[in-house]
Amino acid sequence: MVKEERTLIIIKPDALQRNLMGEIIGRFERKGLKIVGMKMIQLEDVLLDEHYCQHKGKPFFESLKKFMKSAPVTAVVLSGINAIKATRLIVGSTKGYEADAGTIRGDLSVSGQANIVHASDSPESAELEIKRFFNSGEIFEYKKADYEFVYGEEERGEML
Ligand code: FUP
Repeated sequence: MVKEERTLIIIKPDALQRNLMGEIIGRFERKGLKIVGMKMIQLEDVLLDEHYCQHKGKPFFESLKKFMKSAPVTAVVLSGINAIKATRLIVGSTKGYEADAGTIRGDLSVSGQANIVHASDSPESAELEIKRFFNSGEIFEYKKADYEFVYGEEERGEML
């Protein structure tokens, strides 16, 4: 079943400091996902408390917030068929030292905290997270020239 979705990724301060931004964005581009929004943000407590509310009170919470505030992050909205699941697979499991080779975290990180990138984990969280970081005017609709080759004819018919 064709399901065009939007998802949010956040490229974290470790990726910026380690010059991995292009590598990460490139992996999503090469997959065929469409970038429909992108901006740098200096995160602060209010947004982080909301974004990581399920981790409030855990031993790593304050340290995680400190890390996420240590440099600007880059928030990106990606669009495509089953984009939420596809993006999570490319990102890999939480801890870099356990993540599969071939994933962003598996290839580029060895840490449980400095794990390069966040990605929405469900349709509900994708919707909430996109709204948390982007105004509607910051998300763009445009036709991508390579769609004829990224998708099959039937898929394109249902998407356009
Ligand atoms: P994920 O959905 O893979 O990003 O993972 P979680 O929502 O479980 O965790 C969010 C972030 O908390 C991780 F990206 C890094 C941080 N974290 C730690 O620093 N230590 C831990 O033991 C678990 C998570």
